[in-house]
Amino acid sequence: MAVAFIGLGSNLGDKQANIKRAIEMLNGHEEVDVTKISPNYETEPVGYAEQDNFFNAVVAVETSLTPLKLLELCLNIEQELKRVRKIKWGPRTIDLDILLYDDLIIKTEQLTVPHPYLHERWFALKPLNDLAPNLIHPVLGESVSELLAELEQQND
Ligand code: GSY
Repeated sequence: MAVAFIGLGSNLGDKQANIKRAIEMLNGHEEVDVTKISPNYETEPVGYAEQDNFFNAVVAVETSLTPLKLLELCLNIEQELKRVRKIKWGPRTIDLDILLYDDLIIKTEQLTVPHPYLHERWFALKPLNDLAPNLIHPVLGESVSELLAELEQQND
């Protein structure tokens, strides 16, 4: 079994309900067990600023799905929850991003793991830190808590 961390974000409709439903859908897959769920954080939009605040969370999953099959599942859940994506980096019903998958480093056209912006995004690092502060980022060689502390210092 692999352990993966998935970031969830919503800023359209009933945001917290969207996150809850997406987690239920992940857990509903026979090859995925959601083992940890972070609190939801209300966060200001990064990127396109003229949009509503997000709610963000991270879950840990144990899975026998390959990274690409897990990505497919995430995309299917986004589709099913009717993600509207008219503006790049704009509002979305739900977004699911694979942040980490074991200590694998993957760079393909479809998928980059660790998520390329993980270390720059408080909305992903903060809830990930609640679940796995000592986890080492396989590319940067620093723990999640160190990356979060550095990011918070930069933003002071
Ligand atoms: O990459 C996830 C989508 N997204 C978010 C998000 O989830 N939260 C916040 N705060 N800003 C965001 N900008 C984008 S794009």
